[in-house]
Amino acid sequence: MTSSTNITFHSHDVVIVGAGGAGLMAALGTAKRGFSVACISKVFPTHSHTVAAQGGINAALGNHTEDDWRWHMYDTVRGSDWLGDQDAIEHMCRNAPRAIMELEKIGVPFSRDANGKLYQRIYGGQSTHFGKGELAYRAVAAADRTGHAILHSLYSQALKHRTQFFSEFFVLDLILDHDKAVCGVIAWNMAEGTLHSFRAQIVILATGGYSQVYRTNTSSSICTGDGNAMCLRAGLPLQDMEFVQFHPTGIHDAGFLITEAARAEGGYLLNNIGERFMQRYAPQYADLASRDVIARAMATEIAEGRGVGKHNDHLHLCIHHLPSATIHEKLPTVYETAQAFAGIDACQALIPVAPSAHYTMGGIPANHHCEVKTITTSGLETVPGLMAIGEAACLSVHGANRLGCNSLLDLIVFAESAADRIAAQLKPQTKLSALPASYSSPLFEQFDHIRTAKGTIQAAHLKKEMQQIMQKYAGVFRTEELLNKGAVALQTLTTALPDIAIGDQSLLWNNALLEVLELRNLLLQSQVTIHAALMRKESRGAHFRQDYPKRDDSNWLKHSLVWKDLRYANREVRQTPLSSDIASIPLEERCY
Ligand code: FUM
Repeated sequence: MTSSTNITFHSHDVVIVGAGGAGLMAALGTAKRGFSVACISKVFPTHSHTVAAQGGINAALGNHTEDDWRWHMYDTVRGSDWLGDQDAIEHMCRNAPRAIMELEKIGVPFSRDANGKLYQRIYGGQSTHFGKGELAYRAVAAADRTGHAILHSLYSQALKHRTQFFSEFFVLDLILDHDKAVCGVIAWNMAEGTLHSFRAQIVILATGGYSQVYRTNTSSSICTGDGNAMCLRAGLPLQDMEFVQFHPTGIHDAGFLITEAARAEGGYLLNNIGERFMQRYAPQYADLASRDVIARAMATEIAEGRGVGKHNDHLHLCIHHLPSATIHEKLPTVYETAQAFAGIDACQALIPVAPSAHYTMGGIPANHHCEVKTITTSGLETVPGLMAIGEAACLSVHGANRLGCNSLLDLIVFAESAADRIAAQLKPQTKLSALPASYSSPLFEQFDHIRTAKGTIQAAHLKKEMQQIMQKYAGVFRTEELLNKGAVALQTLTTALPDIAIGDQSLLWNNALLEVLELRNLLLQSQVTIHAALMRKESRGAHFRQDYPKRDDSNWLKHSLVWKDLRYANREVRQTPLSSDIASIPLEERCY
């Protein structure tokens, strides 16, 4: 059978790939404005990875202490180590309070304080008065299940507004016309074993991050950055891929997240002599410094022999001094996760933790309207028909390091921006002409080629090797030598990919095939990540080069772009805010 037979054709104004918080918010925003919306997801929407977001969503509401969106903007720029684009950051921070009100209105059950106001907790790297005041209480939360609460409310609203869901469909690639405009996607319906072509006025990629390239990560197995890889295959670059966030408190060995909220509520890290070592590394913020700073401090403690456990390879998080009512009311997931994956009672015992890959700051380059950008011989250009939002996108609001609780905010605010832009530029319910088969048949043929592979290597084996390579050579600390070794090892794996074994060649719930398709996507992104890390000869945010330990603004205050063939370019960081309500945040030394 060739896959180009028996294809079902669909046509919608808006096709959204991904049904996490970003995808659902964009679906709701465009469906409410009268567009016909298809939301395609490889999992049932409420199983998307947003469900795992725990600690909260930032907004300068000032419910607990005085706050101002400008202070939030300052913290975000500082957190990004000045690599964030200040126009996009202004847009996110000033619209945060409105986003929270929207979520409240659609029924997100946020926690409340004793006065009935929305509860807000402190979070890493967030301050008042442009870094000069106290820590800011800025993260609105639903206990420690904030993403879960948001995702479920958004799904019900998107359904109410007649979004058409295509769940358990794996999107394979973008369809491009002869002028390189995006005009749809092709997808495999895993549950029914059928193939599909979706035509659209606009495609929005909301496909999340790719932390699965690392062995120890806090991400679910679905976080394979499928949209990023589709862009690479479509000849588009990815931006700032060297910046990968290691969350300080993944459960040792297992990776599962112990939310930063545990430290926000009073928890702290300890080494093997019972020292609260973060006070040495970040005298002002200690356990609430930004994540890159804490992850490096932890890696240093371990490297210098002050780790805990039989192999001195992790550290302890202490929360057992907190009242057990605080743990059960504000940190129920922490308690359950520690019990399930570390086998301990966190009200009595220390939690074993280590830095775990958690979030990928890099992704699909886009502006604050979420329009995807590329560089051609004529300069920076918009890719017609394509938008990117959420963790898949690099707008860039997080620059070289994201602050905790800015991720849920990013996806809500920018999904709404994408919907606004679409409403301003496109007409709802537009009849689209059918696409020539020649646009998509090479893509289906490629899929068939993979499906019918008769090699010898198991995908699970290759994936494990890739994860080990990334962990060892592109982790918290990097050097030219390590990265070069990683690049060579990844090249060997990539060369082995055509020799993959897929025992089952059917289209019906073929997990072996899914595993290979995801691995193909992960391998592309790990190569691009290592290449971008090799090229950036400085240390900034989450990218720390031991051979270039200083930030170098004269040479490296710029975004990186890498293509599938490892072509490399840079683009400027936008340091000018959108409005005159705040001045550009000038460069300074970043300390906590
Ligand atoms: O630790 C956490 O709750 C994670 C939050 C985030 O990544 O934004």
